[in-house]
Amino acid sequence: SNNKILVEMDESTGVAVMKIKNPPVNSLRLELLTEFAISLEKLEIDRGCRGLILTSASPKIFSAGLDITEMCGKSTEHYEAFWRAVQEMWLKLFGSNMVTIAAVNGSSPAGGCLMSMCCDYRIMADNPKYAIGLNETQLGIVAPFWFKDTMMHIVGSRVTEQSLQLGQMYPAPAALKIGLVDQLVPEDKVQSTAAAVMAQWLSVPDHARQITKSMIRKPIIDRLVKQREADINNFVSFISKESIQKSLQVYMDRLKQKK
Ligand code: CO8
Repeated sequence: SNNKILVEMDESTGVAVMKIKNPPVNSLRLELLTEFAISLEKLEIDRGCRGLILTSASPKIFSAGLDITEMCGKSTEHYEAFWRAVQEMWLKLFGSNMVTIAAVNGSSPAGGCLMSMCCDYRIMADNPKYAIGLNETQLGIVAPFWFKDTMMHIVGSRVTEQSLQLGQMYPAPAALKIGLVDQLVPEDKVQSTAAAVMAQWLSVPDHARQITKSMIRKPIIDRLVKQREADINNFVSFISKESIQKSLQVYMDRLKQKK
């Protein structure tokens, strides 16, 4: 099959670099999410792999988030499978035992922001043209509770409430200011900085770091695990509404017209 998830493993450092490659905008389709989960699982069980750097193979765009066409005019079965795959991506990445660093080398709306927020540390290209955030309300849709939980985990509830209500996208400097990303570096230094930060995180003994990570993240993960099916049903009934389908269509048309 056509690989959309490129993985390069450095045996000497125990660090894997995973690049999302789905031009033009790295939108997250069902097929890609499935490949992502399989690739991540392989690294997770590889005892030689201790760290993961997640980035994009497309310059200027980390990920445009969930592929909107996956949520438009499809069957109930498709929506179910799609949402289960989105959940799986989150469960695996947020719950990873590896050190995970997002090298955010471009724009990162919605699902792209979620992916990077799942990591332990975020490095973003210092370019105000690149923005990151959960913009769901701008599309007339609602970020589910576990998207909200993930953002609260990083920037706290006050900033999360405001950001989610407004569907706010933060240009890189503003994202740093609110702590949505941890560090800004020149565009050509994103990968090397990620490697340097990784080395620092890997200097901590794995078991102690992993137990600590799990202590903090497990309650957040358990909330979704406990109501996974209800969350799927919720998504399917929400996205199947005629008014929501209309909103998504209007948004997609606006994206295309922008040119
Ligand atoms: N899905 C599908 N197609 C997309 C998406 C997307 N998310 N984003 C862009 N595209 C398409 C565009 O329509 C365009 O198509 P075409 O070439 O046929 O006209 C093509 O990709 C290129 O897009 P642009 O010309 O806009 O490329 P730019 O480089 O100018 O900009 C951006 C790139 C910044 C990524 C811009 O495309 C953008 O802002 N995209 C929209 C991103 C967005 O709003 N994503 C939200 C997705 S929703 C989500 O992730 C979470 C949903 C949670 C579910 C809630 C429960 C109900």
